[in-house]
Amino acid sequence: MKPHLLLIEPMMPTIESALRDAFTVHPYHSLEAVLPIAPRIQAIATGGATGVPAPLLAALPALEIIAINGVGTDAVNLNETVRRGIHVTTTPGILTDDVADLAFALLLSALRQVPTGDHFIRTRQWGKNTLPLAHKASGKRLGIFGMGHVGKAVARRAYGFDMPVSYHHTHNLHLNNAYFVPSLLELAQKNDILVLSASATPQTYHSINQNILEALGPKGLLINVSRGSLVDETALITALQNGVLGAAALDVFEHEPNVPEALLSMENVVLQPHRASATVETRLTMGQCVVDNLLAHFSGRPLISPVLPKTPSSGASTTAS
Ligand code: 8YV
Repeated sequence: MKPHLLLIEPMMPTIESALRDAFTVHPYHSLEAVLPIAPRIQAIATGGATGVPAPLLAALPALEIIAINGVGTDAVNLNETVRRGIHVTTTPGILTDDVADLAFALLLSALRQVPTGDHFIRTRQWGKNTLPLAHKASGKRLGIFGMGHVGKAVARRAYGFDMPVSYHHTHNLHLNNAYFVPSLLELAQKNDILVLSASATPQTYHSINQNILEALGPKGLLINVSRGSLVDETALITALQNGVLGAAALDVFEHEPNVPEALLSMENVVLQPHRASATVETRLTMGQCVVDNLLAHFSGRPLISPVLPKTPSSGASTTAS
């Protein structure tokens, strides 16, 4: 008898097929639709941002494991999973390069106004109108909030662009290639570009507020490849509208998939639909990691990449979109 698995977020066809080989897979549509089979569900596969809604978690008495197809654990109540002895796994390391790559794609898109140039040609304006000059990227000062795997990968890329790099993190990591700044405010003041790659935690919630945006300034660029909850989106919109902040390039939003109307019409904003890890290569490896963790659990082998209960000193480092 195959264990019953609830698939909350679709995965690649080959991965879903591998899941169906080993599990009776139930695609998730709504809590109501799950209730008749809820007592049989032993496993969940889900995305990082989607996680497991609290009422759903409470409705699954036989749940043994939640396999997250991502690195963010903020959408799963880890206190509750620890209390109930439910295992949680993620896909660490696999998406680091993709997320850092997208941070740089956003950086270059925003400063060099790549989407504007593309739109200019597609709307047949080339030869009829002129485009304003864009902004130089190389040599700009880059600040990173959250120096985990993704933050470090962003720093490595920044060196190819001759960018001096500084960072703010829960503590000083004594890195050779980036200097530690003890406060987020100071990090925003000192840099032209601020990349967000910190975890979504109660401590980082709305940490990018009006003060930070003002400190980054009218020529500053905010890049978010972490979670929308880090940014006070209302303050961000006001800052962009009033010229308090120069520009923003965002892969994540506070209430996905709802993106505030105001952002859609802003020229100084570049938007992506939370897809920093969405490449064929990476999603295939992530998906295989999800499958491997689930298979390991149900065959009594050690999990490949379990989320370990937090100790008081294990501060949040980095998540990735
Ligand atoms: C994915 C993410 O987009 O890793 C995370 O936490 O949010 C992303 O990489 C997501 O997990 C897939 O839904």
